[in-house]
Amino acid sequence: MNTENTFLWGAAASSHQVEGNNTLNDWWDWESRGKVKEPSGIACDHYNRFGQDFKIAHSLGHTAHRFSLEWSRLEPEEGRWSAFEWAHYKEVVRTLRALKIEPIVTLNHFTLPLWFYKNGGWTDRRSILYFARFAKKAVDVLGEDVTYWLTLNEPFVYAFMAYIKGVWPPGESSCAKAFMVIENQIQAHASAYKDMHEAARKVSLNGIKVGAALSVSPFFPCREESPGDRLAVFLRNNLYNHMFIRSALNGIILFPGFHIRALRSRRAADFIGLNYYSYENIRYKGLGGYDMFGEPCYLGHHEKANEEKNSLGWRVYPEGVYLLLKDFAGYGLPIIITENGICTNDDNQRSIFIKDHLSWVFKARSAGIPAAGYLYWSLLDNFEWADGYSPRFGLIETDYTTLTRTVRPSGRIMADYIADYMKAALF
Ligand code: IFM
Repeated sequence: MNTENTFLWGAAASSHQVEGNNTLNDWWDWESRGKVKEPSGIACDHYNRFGQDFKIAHSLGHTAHRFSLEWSRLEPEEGRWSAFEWAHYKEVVRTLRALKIEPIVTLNHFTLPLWFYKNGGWTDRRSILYFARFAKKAVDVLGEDVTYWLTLNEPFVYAFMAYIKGVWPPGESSCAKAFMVIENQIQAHASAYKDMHEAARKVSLNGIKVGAALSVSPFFPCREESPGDRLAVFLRNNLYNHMFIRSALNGIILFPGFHIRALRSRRAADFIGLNYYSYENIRYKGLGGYDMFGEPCYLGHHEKANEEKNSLGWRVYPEGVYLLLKDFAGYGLPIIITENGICTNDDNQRSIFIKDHLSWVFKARSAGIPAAGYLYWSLLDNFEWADGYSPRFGLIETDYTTLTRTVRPSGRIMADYIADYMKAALF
């Protein structure tokens, strides 16, 4: 096989969305206070059934699987590691390896240990040290079996949902706090990057690759001819899509308003993870504070009549993945699509979604853009945060009463694309 062309194929998931019974994190607490449609409960019981789930992924030809460590299991109290839970994730990683599936490990996918949350979560400066310590420990324990690491999942989505929209814990509505969270997360990423690579020198022969999974969207002006809309699009693209990676690579955070912060390391990414779902039309809102990033409008320049949507109303726009890959290629790093998927009750719509997005990913590859993998979100139907269990994203259907797994036709269709790719890569 031509390894230069090796492309990672698989699916992604996160601990709280599939494992079940994550009783020591902020989400469990939030759920028990009645803040969601339905609580996560036992979820897909993936904590106990991961072996069965990975065998299915293997049967579908997956060569990579992205999952997250549940920090609240591993460090249930500040500074106390659970040897039992570290052994659990060691087994998870080794099970993947035995099936020749590359583990891609996210250190933090939204959920926080309760002690961390009670100490102020990501608004507190200590979060940087806590996170870097956790990241180093993860490499000490799992580094010999894990090459690909993602420090954080979707930092801007987290800050927005938890600190601006207030629909995720801690349910606040403060722009100032949201910016503190972003700053601390970028600092934590840069610190973790440095400490993880140092730790890896002791445990891993070939080194590790560290990145972050960024939620990205193409933005378009609501009115093509409006300079204000175009300015808002420019500023929003800079903030949401590029600020994290640009800061990590430059070693400084340059906040809007010229507020500058130095980081503990620079060049702090070995690859870029992009999570892509949809696009947004943006309209000018003013120049003061957060207004400068504009606001979404729904009848924009880009909107087509009867646009296709997923079951949560997000617009389907396959070409967007190509535009984003092109935009991020400028950083000169390999790019993995760490999430792309659709929630729908029409599996045929999912099959078409996958085919269309993959064709744009491969168009980008043919144009020389270093797209290095595609991970569908998600392997299984799972707990979709504030929206509960009704959105169905899985290649595999989960029956939440019996916990039976059933592969959907779209899962098999994606398996066919993988098999075709593998055959072609052999020659
Ligand atoms: O389920 C989420 C995931 O946790 C983060 N990215 C988007 C997915 C779909 O909303």
